[in-house]
Amino acid sequence: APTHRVLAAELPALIGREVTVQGWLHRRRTLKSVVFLVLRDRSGLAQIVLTGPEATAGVAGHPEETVLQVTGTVTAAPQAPGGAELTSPRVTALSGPAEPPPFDLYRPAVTASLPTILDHAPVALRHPVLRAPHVISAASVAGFREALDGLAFTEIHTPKVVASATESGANVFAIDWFGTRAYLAQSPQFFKQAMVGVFERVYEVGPVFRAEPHDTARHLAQYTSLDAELGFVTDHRDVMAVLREVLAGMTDAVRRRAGDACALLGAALPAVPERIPEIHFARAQELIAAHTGEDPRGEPDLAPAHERWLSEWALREHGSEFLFVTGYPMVKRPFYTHPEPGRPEYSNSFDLLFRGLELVTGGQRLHRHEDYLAALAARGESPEPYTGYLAAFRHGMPPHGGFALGLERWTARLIGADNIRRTALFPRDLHRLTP
Ligand code: AMO
Repeated sequence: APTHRVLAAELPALIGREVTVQGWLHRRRTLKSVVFLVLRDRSGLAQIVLTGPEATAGVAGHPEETVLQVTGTVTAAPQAPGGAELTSPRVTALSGPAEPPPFDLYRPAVTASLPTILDHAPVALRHPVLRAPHVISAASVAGFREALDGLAFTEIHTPKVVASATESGANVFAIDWFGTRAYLAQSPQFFKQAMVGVFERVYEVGPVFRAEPHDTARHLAQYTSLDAELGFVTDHRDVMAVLREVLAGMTDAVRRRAGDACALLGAALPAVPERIPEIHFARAQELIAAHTGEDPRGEPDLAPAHERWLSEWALREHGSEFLFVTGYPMVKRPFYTHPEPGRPEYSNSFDLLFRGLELVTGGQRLHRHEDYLAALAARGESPEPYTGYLAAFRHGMPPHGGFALGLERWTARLIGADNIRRTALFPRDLHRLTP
């Protein structure tokens, strides 16, 4: 008969029963005549007690990370995890490690350096503290989907190999595609806009690629982009309202689905205000000039230090860890950006700052074919590479807009990580292409 496996966390409810657990040997402690094995599975830890001849038999000597199956009797034990342990065990090794892990996975504090952790990700991420950010990411994505499904969005999947670049400021990886030059998608931007013409409201969770030449704590060469796009908007404010619901849904999902991971990391979840405060780019620069002794007016973008200052200002003035900065200058925004009516040097776009960092970019887009041709011409760009993209606009597109949220940045900010690489399973950057 197949083995009926129970999880470590279920043992306290099974006192007196004979059960089978399966997992990894997390830690072994040897006392005079007793050996304690601590087994780790996805639910937590289970203590196994070997006494008498069992304690000296071969099973007691397995190295850490051996995959074990243990059948034994669940016995109340106040000092064991959850108040229960397995006694009179029969231990079978399902597979043994070829070498010890790069550091002790059972120690509560991780002292290994980030490069060591990343070099050994398949085993290092088994450490509960190093696994926890990824549990939070997964919960966040579930919340993103739940929130947008609830608003009648359709999930889409779009190509990651494309014929032209979309995000003018960002760097693009060129690849060889059957002898033709192609690019790794920097964003699903074109496709999600085109699909507004089909579904009205769409979202996508997927990888995007940026040939980032900077080695910073907040940039990856591949990251997970949470994208949404919706039609029939009045302007970017309708997009910001959807984003507010998404942030509330993600925060709530993390609370419900990843509470233990948050507790383990001491992650404090933000309150998402009913109305997230917003400030126009021009006004933001005036504030910075008036209060910081630096004068950024005339600059087309915000410096990271100024984003941090504005975040602190929003917390002080509005009690909010989120701040919308709207109206970024058109010169710094991609060609699909909709200008601000009456002030065409500014745009109907926004960034969302969260705990000092840009977390989301979004805005209203151009929706008329002739406006795209004019925008490309004004930037000295040929419409030819965009023929496929522009086709959608030849057939009637509603006023629309959308946003993209960087998943790793979100998780890093939630847990207060010093480096975004702690929130990517296998980060890809300037120096890292393996494991
Ligand atoms: P943007 O280029 O600003 O906008 O990217 C959106 C969000 O993605 C995150 N992000 C990154 N995260 C990790 N590493 C990187 N190298 C990196 N670059 C960006 C940030 C950022 O706010 N098409 C538009 C979105 C839209 O208008 O819908 C876009 O891609 O959190």
